[in-house]
Amino acid sequence: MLAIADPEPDSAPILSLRQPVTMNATPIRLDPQPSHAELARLCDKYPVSMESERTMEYGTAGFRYDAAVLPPVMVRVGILATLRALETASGYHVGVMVTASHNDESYNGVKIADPDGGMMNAQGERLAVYLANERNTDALVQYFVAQQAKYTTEKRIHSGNAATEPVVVHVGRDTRSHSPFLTCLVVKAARACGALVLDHGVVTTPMLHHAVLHANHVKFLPKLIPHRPHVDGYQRLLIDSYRALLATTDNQAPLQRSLLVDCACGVGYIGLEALLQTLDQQSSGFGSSTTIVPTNGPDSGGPLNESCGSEYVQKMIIPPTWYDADLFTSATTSEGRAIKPASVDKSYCAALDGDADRIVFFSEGGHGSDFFLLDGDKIACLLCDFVGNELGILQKAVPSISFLSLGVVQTAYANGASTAYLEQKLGKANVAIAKTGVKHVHAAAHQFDIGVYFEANGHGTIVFGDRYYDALNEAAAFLSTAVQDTVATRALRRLETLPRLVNQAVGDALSDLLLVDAILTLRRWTLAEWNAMYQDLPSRQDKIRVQDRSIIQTNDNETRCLAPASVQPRLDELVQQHPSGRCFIRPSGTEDVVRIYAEAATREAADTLCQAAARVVHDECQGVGEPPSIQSRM
Ligand code: 16G
Ligand code: MG
Repeated sequence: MLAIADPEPDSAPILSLRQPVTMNATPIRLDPQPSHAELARLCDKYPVSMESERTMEYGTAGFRYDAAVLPPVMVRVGILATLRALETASGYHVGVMVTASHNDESYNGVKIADPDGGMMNAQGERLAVYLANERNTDALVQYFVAQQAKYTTEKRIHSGNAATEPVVVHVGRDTRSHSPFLTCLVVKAARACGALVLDHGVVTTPMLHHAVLHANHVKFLPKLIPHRPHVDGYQRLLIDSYRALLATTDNQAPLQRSLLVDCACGVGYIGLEALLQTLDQQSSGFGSSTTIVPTNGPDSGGPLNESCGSEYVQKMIIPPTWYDADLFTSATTSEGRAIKPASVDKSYCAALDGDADRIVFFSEGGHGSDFFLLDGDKIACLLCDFVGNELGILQKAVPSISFLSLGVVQTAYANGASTAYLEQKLGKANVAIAKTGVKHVHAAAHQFDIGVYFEANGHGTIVFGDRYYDALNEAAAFLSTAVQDTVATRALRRLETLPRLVNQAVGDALSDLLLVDAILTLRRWTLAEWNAMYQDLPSRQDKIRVQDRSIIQTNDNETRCLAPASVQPRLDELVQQHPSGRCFIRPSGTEDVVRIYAEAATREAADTLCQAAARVVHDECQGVGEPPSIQSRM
């Protein structure tokens, strides 16, 4: 574990360096302390390295590096966030999340949430790269002062008077040991720039995005979704919607089962515990049939993301290590709810990643069956199926509502069998493949009225366009006057609940967990029944190191390698040797590796294809070390 000495001892009153075990229901308000001298001091104290040739890049999910090199970046992100908030003439809030998601404890990272709660746009990314790499403190401070003056003047013209809205930056962080200190640097710089900081403390990434979206609710939150700011609002919204969806059941006999959740030894554990407490407080007499059992928390003894969590389970296709020694000892809450029934079985499990924006499900044997994985592709199919059915019922009962397009966005990692299933179900035109990374899939999903997107690694959500809300309004008006149609009314209730339960800003493991559990409960499906929607083609992934991964270029959706030119012909040749074979390579956006994906009709063929493709990468892209073999998979 990497420990950074705290060179800002006066930071203690701002952010406790002790990891809290619970979440702040509402953020701590930290007033602006505008001072260009303090800003210059911070920039000087945490200078961008003069020696390093490296350019700090704002990658797929923000700046993500070894934590030791991040302090200068954090100071500059404080400036960036303030400028992003200043830039919006209407005084919108923005967010900063300090996390390195699925990476190991030695990494950390930071990303910005734009006013709509989504990922920062490309213009912001360019500014981020400039600020993070500017070595000259005077130039940096002058740039900030000039931009601040420009935006402030524009704002005054816009608002017609001198009193303008405060500039507000929300910050949140994960449970990494260095996150408090790194967050402290963002906070100090933002306050020195004149921003009011709302410190949410330890939160999951999607909670921070939720907080930003709901802070800017007037402009960005669809009318159907109640305004629920902060972390307590997030919890209430999710739990109310989960209960509302389950309440649409027509089957009174509750299904009793447990759902064991591997939280990657990260912040998802704290978030899930907090959600379950809200469920307890608000659900007296509520026949919730699933006992959700969070495990692998930050205090479980397991290292963050190591041999556990969604990345591990999905990439290795094996169960996680269960670190909690007392996992199978029964326990109840003070309200009497069983949180650890003695009979927790492992036939219904889920795994989150280190910042809880991804989830995969799996069954670890039980009843004589083997391990099987239900990844983001399976979740996408379940959601499309559910939404498609309910929409079909509503459209039949209310033919006057306009046609709504239901589409799905996947990435090159989507299993070929899932793509075939979705194309057959939704039509080829409604299945799109986008480049890896939330910003790409999220943007592509907006082309549909109902856009489901999921990366195979479990990051995904559903976005709903204006026409969706209009259609539901019209259907509600029609059904309130028509002869009672209980099936259509139930479909309407379900479709109205979805945008509230689903995080509209970003993929969210906790929201997806509740959504999938509610759908499975309504259908009375086991994981085996869900898994039977289609049969995955066997697939294999690998990653290898090369001297410089930036030499690898791909086409837009990463299905073909364009450079080095010698790679793709060799991959094509390999693919032809295997029935149903498919394979691609791409440089990782979060780690210093090249990723390889292969699938084929049999497990053996997928493994062989992956191994051969890894060799091609090693040969053609200046691989580091020995040529890889399938046994040496990392
Ligand atoms: C980040 C992305 C995720 C993507 C993954 C790919 C966000 C919020 N997260 O975690 O969508 O699948 O990177 O990682 O954009 P890779 O480039 O290392 O394969
Ligand atoms: Mg993540």
